[in-house]
Amino acid sequence: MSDYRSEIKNIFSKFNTQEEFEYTSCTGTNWAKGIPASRREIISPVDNVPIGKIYLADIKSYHQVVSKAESAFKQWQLIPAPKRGEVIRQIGNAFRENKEDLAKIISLEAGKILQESLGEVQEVIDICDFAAGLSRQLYGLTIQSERSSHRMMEQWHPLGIVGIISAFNFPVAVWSWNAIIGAVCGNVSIWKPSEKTPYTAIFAHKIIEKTLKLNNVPEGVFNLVIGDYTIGSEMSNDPKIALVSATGSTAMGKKVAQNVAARLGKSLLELSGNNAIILTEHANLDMAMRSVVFGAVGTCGQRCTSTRRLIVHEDIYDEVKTRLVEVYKRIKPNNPFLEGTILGPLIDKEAVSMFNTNILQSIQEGGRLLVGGGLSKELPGNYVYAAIIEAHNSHESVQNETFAPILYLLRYDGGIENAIEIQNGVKQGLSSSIFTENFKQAELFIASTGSDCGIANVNLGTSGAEIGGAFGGEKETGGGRESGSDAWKNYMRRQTCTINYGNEMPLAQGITFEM
Ligand code: UN1
Repeated sequence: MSDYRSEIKNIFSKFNTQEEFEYTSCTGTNWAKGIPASRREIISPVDNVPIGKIYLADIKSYHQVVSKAESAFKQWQLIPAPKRGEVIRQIGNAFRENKEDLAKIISLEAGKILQESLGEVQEVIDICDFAAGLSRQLYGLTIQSERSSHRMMEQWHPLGIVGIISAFNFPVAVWSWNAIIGAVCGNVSIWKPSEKTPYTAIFAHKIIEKTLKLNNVPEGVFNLVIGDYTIGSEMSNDPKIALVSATGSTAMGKKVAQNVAARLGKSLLELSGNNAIILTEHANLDMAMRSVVFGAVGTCGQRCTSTRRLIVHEDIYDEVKTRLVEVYKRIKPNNPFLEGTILGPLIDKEAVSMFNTNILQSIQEGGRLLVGGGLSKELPGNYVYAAIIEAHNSHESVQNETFAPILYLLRYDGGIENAIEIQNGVKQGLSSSIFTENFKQAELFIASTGSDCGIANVNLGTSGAEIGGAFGGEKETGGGRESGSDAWKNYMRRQTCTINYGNEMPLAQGITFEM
């Protein structure tokens, strides 16, 4: 067994951080203490042993952070974007230097296998590189005016404070999508991490501290508030938060959206997925198997992009089923720090009970459990056996997202349109994919009548998107787009400017208005 607990101890002392962490918020480099009454124990899903105790912020300390953020915004927006980009470039390097340490904290706290935790920190580094380049590319359009001696253009200004509510499953990457891109745009951010993964957030802040000091970044550009749902709810109701970016369940997202809409604020939502891979009769099955298993088993099925449904053509159904069951029989859940582990633990006991309930419900609805299910008796954490269930798309258990390694095997017959109908026949619309060597099937899948998801892949799985594309989905996934492409526009307000450099006062639409 790897000596992960002593490695983690070394990381805590390297960053001069106590396991009992008394601070509830951080404005840049200044940490504010909480009160012991708010203490909460954080248990590692790896071994069900506490990591330490954290203190939760109250509403008053949240508002103190907001006022620091407000004054920081006044200064930060005046710094030229490429100079802000330079700070972000250095922040990226700080994450590069501390990649292994932060990854180990993620694995201990979120239970991800070390390879995936390293991948998550890499995602932060990539976002920093992307954002540094972006800082010189926050382009607006110039538009031809219908009036002579007039110039029209669009420019983009920062919004102000971006509130970030992030989930346990990507405890730092999703923060970086919002905070880092938001920062090059000239915004400041307040991060409320998941209560299940506060240490990842604490260490992320510790990692950037030196760079913030070195560059005299105003206190309050990057802020952290460790708190429960009351902080998230205060944020969504707070008119001082220009944009609330929330990642989590559809139920949570609906509350946030309604609160933010009631004050006509902006929200950016990345909510539940119910992602499917279609295997047509023309699929390369060797390629598909790897993607299906990574998509369904990776992060213990707890990615928004995890593969929940496999829609298989009847001609290859039996072969796919046999091959997958064989592979699943060999997958044993194990400690995420051990090399070779591909299935780590679920985040907590509640997740285990949801995993069990979902399987039971599926069986009651007519589903057939082919392999897996149940809790490992050999290991002390929340280790379950990844399951495959033969089911029908109309089953409630299939329709509702469960964050767990359960793969529903669904059969289709006839043409590709039948598979697409099943694929689209859920409330969520995040990620989707098809495996086919037939270009017509591939094109139909990504045509406007094809997949209705925000992400549609051909011959690769549903999870593991690159940062360069816009990330997000439709329907109950919430409609938001984060990360790459032009998602930066969500963090800025558009201003249309018309400048008259002539001596006449012509009106648009040819209106005469003589006085
Ligand atoms: C999430 O699960 O909220 O595409 C984000 C992926 C990752 C991000 C997932 N790059 O699977």
